[in-house]
Amino acid sequence: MLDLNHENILKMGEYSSLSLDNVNIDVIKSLYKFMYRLRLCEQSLIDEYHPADEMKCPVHFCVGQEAIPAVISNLISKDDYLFSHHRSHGYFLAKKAPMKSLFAELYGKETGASGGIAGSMDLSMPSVNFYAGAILSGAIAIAVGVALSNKLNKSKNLVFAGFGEGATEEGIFWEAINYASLKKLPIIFICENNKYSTYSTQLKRQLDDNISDKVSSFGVRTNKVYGNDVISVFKTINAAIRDIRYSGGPHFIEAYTYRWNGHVGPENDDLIEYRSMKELEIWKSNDPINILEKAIMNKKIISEEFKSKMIDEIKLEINNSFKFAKDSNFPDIDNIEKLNLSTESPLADLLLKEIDNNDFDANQPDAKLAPF
Ligand SMILES: Cc1ncc(C[n+]2csc(CCOP(=O)(O)OP(=O)(O)O)c2C)c(N)n1
Ligand SMILES: [Mg+2]
Repeated sequence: MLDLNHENILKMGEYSSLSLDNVNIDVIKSLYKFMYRLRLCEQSLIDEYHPADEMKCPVHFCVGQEAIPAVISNLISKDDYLFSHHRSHGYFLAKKAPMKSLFAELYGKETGASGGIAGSMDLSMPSVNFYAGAILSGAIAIAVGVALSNKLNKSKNLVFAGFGEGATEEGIFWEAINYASLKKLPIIFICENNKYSTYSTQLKRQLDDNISDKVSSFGVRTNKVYGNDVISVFKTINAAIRDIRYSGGPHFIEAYTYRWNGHVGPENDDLIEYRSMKELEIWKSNDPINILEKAIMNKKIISEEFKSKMIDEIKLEINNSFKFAKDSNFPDIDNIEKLNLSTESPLADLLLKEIDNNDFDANQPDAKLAPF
């Protein structure tokens, strides 16, 4: 392929370069399964959203972009941290958070990942080290803070931060990149470049389609990858993780992909005519699931029987997740204090109430320089 960017990807037409060489069969099957599970999960939420109208929060679906969370799911460890932007469902499942906790959260129920008060965009589950945030690039800055803490504590845990190309238009993104580079923090930045920020194409917002070049000028190692080839994404992110483990971080991956649905909600927003239907068709013809499925059916890695058993299992999980969400109670919040969900720092929460600017002593000695 020519230099990887959105213009050249459209010129390429049908993608036929997926190679299964040197990838373990169990890994291939798990990537396939994850993408299928995420696709059916999103599709079922889309189908159920209206006319039932029981989910009240805005939802940004990730249909078409399944390959990146599938790879993260395969490579991330239990103690690693994953930070996500608003398009959070794929990342949530990638961190092995239960599907039923996602559904209950969307229904605003107390059994949801965030007790039913965060919804889709701010979905978090501290017990599995997963945090999403609606403020563009906000979670990236927090992720850098966690990577700094890990480094100071000599922890081996990595931090993953997933976001869209629109996040790179926020000042704090560049501060985060600069600081992570300066302190060689163990963090992997994964930018899903799907060309659009709501209804604006990248080239109406940025001079060029060259985010990776800009990031590498900060001394950060970068890779671009065709984000609908899950095997290429796997090889790229796997190599980056090894690199971070052996020579320190950070690393930045730009995965070119495309969202099939509207920016937000199950509704289609193509009436606004901000993107061409031809473009959408080209990307749909390069569906990340189909690209892999064709290759693994050809090589007889999976059979039709495997596929239909897998689909049955996923549908059962989805039905159980809907039932769990619908049967759960709404949170009982009769007092604003109950909204403080922090169980780890009750003392800090109490102290914060007391703190007054007058408590700060401008003459106190400087803190010792951190040893890194
Ligand atoms: C600081 C801030 N500014 C604006 C918004 C509104 N907003 C929500 S999503 C979005 C587009 C984000 O595009 P991108 O980062 O490329 O992610 P994508 O939606 O394409 O996955 C914008 C502008 C916001 N959430 N936060
Ligand atoms: Mg985008």
